[in-house]
Amino acid sequence: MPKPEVLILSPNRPDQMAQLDTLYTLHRLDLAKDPAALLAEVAPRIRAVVTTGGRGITAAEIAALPALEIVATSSVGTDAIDLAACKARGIAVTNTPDVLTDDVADMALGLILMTRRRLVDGHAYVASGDWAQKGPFPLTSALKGKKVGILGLGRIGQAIADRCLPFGLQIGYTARSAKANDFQFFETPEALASWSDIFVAATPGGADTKHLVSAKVIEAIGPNGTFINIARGSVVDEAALIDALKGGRLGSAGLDVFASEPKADPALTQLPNVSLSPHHASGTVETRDAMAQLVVDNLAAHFAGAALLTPVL
Ligand code: 8YV
Repeated sequence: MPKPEVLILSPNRPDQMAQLDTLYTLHRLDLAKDPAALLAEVAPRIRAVVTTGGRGITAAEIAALPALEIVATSSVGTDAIDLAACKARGIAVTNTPDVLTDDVADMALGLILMTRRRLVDGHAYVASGDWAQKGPFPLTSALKGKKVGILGLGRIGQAIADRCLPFGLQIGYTARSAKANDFQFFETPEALASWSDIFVAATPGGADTKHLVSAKVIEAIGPNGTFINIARGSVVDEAALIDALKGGRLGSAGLDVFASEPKADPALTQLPNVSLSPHHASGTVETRDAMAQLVVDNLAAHFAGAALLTPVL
């Protein structure tokens, strides 16, 4: 029985790639000098695709793979996967929830601390000699007692809330519906933003949440407020974000995701009141290994005719 043939759009972790290589015939579109030629040769035989959150797979690519049975992504986000095209063909889709929740929530708290306590500026202040030349670093603002508004209280949003409580932060949130908790629920992102000192985007990406953090929401966070994004760049109106940060109508921003990646807009990245991270919230060895193993295990389940571990479709 020939091994199932698998198309790699974006590589997995080394150990997991080695596992895939023993189980399947792999075709590395990510490394191909002539991707069109590779696809022309192998497309009719491809039964599975491995991808990541940023790479996804387009409707055109799906249409070019007539034997495709499953798309396994090493990400919790599926916004770069054309789910409608997969659903129309009965193609299974799996992702990697839960294993990355803690790291992503940690990154949100890291960005809150980095931005509100100006840790990047403080580092530069010492390293540049400014401390000796200019005296004490300017005072910042205490976290304790501040209000954190979380946009989207799913697994990651809830983990962020859990981490905020020991810092003495008050929690508010908005979501499709109120949940059974002691946090303050707000019907709209704008109402939440008006209440918040720190506004954290923790929603999935995609068409349903595009620019959910609008110019009005950004203005509602206000000149002493902070916007934190560990979701997707598409969730915020980035042009409005830049304008509000430049005009002092938003105090600061801590960002792990951007409208354009990896070449984030310099009009944003060069501002003095932003803290930046290269879409790295799940970027630890332990978590990326766990995500990669879920890809391997989901493919194994599929080809064994067993239930998928983390199905999206
Ligand atoms: C990954 C992510 O950085 O899980 C997601 O949706 O965006 C991140 O965990 C990305 O998908 C690369 O694997």
